[in-house]
Amino acid sequence: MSATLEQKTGEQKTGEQMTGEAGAELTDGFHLVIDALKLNGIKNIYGVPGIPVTDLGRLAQAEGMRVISFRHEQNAGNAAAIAGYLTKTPGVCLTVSAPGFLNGLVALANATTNCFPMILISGSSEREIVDLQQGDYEEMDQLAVAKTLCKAAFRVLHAADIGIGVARAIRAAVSGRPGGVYLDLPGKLFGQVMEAEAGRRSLVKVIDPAPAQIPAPSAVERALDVLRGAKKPLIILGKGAAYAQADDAIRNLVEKSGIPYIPMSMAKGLLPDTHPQCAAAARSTVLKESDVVMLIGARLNWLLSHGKGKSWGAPGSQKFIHIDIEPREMDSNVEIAAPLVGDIGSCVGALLVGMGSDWKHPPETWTKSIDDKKESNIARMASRLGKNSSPMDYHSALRVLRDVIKERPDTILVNEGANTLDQARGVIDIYQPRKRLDVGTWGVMGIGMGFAIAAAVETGKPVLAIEGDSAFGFSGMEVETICRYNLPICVVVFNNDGIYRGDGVNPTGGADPAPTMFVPGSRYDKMIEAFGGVGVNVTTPDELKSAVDAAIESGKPTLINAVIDPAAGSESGNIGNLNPKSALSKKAGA
Ligand code: ADP
Ligand code: TZD
Ligand code: MG
Repeated sequence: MSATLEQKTGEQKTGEQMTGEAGAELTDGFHLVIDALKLNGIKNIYGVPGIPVTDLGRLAQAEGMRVISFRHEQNAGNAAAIAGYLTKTPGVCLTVSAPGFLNGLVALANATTNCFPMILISGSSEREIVDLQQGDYEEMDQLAVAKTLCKAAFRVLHAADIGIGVARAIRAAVSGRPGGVYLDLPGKLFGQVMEAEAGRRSLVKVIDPAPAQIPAPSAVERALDVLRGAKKPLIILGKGAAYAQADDAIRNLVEKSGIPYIPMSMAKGLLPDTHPQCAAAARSTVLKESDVVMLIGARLNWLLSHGKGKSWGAPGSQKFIHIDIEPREMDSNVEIAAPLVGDIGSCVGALLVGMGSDWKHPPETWTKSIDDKKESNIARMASRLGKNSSPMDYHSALRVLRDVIKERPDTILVNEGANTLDQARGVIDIYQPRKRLDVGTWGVMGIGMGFAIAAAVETGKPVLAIEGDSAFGFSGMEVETICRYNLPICVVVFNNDGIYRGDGVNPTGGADPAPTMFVPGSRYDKMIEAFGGVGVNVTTPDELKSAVDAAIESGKPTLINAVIDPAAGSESGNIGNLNPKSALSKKAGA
């Protein structure tokens, strides 16, 4: 720390005001953090102010960054995570020590699980006191706690190391498999002063933060060999493919190969869901009957039944080609016949070159059987969508929201809940890449308002958040944030009076409601009115459509309470099979 000067405690001046004893211009920890972020193209900070980071947010705003202050750190963290996903630049969440840090940590862990690049920057207490466990204000050994829950964790003790610390955090977040990074900044660091020129020199601009990872030619050839031998090939696109922003290459690969594909939830729209090769409406058929499956940025985790079992073909009947940047993902659940390790843009590009100009499309018997299955499933869905049930069920409400997205395909859809999630995913077609953001790998509730806010801030596009009433409750207070920043977000709460259903009963006949129930007939629309937003209560598809159209047209913060039949949902939505049930009591659960 050659050029640092200890600042007198309590005095925090701005960079312009500060001069050293010999008149040299000075800077401090606050300014160095801001300068380091700005130097690396980070424009927005999502957080909650307080000791010791209040001035960091204030000064960041003064220095031209956009600082979005939330009501709870978890929502700020979710915002940062999805900002990272949408932009391939780490989203930054700023929190106070111990409790604020812990609130943000849920989002950091979720980001890591989902491979979203984000940096959680937390102020922390002084090392001398924390390490002797002497009971500092909001004392916690945050670095130790964070380490197990994110991709990398760093602490900076000297102002002269801020540039390196921020650079390491950025590179760790976006290179290889993206993920969450924790950056611990003790309170004392912010006040440390050093000469401004030395400070400027200490900053690091990260060159090529996520370097291309070129696949080995032999691995590309192996993958093409497996693909050439396929009679019933299938491509599965995951959110890694959407994140990679190799949209044209992926579209070319799908179309040149003629292979049917299914998109995982957040990969919907990478190609329009209405694309003739999209086999989403025949999902169970293609998983079971395909002989070669090429995974592009999708893991064989629970969402794909681990690549085996009754959703899949007989053991040994299917070969997998797996494109992923993380070598250890290979063989994680089943044998991978052709691992293709590298970044998706490079891998897909290499496959396209290797396919040459005379690549044969899959046999027509295969594509025709898929088309037939699609047709019958789509017809079945159409009849469900056509019903105008009163009160509304999921399908009648979703029909009009499907039309909204069709008419405004640049709208970003945020979606959480159980039935509200599963039904919306099936019904609403997405037409453009990265326009569907949802509960991801953990199926976590609470991402809604954080994702919606960052989607609006990062893209400037309209946002439609379709939320179960339970799901909404996890981040609902952020409607104030939406109003405060006047963001073009329309929240539709699917209000069925509860978790999964709104008709649970207390088997004892006692006064307490069943654990899955909420206050019946709640008016969530009133919540946003408290902050100057537009609240609308709707009970029919027509009312819902005009309320959403008005919201998107006006860009005004809007919350629509959509009354849904309490008996329309099913327990745990589409994943009831994962829900353990007591065999002993018929009364447990709905
Ligand atoms: P989904 O839930 O949509 O199936 P997952 O989150 O399970 O998707 O998988 C995403 C995968 O994408 C991860 O294994 C991750 O390593 C990979 N990935 C992310 N970015 C890239 C990239 N640029 N190139 C290659 N693989 C990537
Ligand atoms: N807590 C967290 C953080 N994540 C979770 N996934 C859950 C709890 C459990 N859970 C689900 O998996 S879905 C859900 C909960 C509480 C809410 C479902 O109710 P909803 O949707 O009102 O949001 P529907 O339309 O009533 O099914
Ligand atoms: Mg509900």
